[in-house]
Amino acid sequence: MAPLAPPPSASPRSRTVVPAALALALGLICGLILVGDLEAAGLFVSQKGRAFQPGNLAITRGETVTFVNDDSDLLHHAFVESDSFNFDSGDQEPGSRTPVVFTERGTFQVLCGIHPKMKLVVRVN
Ligand SMILES: [Cu+2]
Repeated sequence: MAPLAPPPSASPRSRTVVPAALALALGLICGLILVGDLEAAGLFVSQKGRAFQPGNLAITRGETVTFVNDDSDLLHHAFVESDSFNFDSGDQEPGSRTPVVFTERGTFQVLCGIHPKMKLVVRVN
């Protein structure tokens, strides 16, 4: 029985297609990472692992902060109680997003009604 011939090596054309596809994929991934950074730096607050992340936020009055319950199996319940501004998210199901407009200037402590250790300070300028 004759030995099998080795497979023909990839043509020069297909060699250039693979890196191009790889570069495109990397570009997409970098874009997603950038968007992720913008969310983290901006107005999305994670509650994963029973912790607000970030734990401090400085925003401008009228801006919206979206509280994301990215815990897979826990309810959260973000709220602010103060003289000038209050909100209560109600129970936040896993996967839910709760937008809150901060309509007053000041420094507010956001707490979770279910997890007393969760704290977030929002400074509204
Ligand atoms: Cu919580």
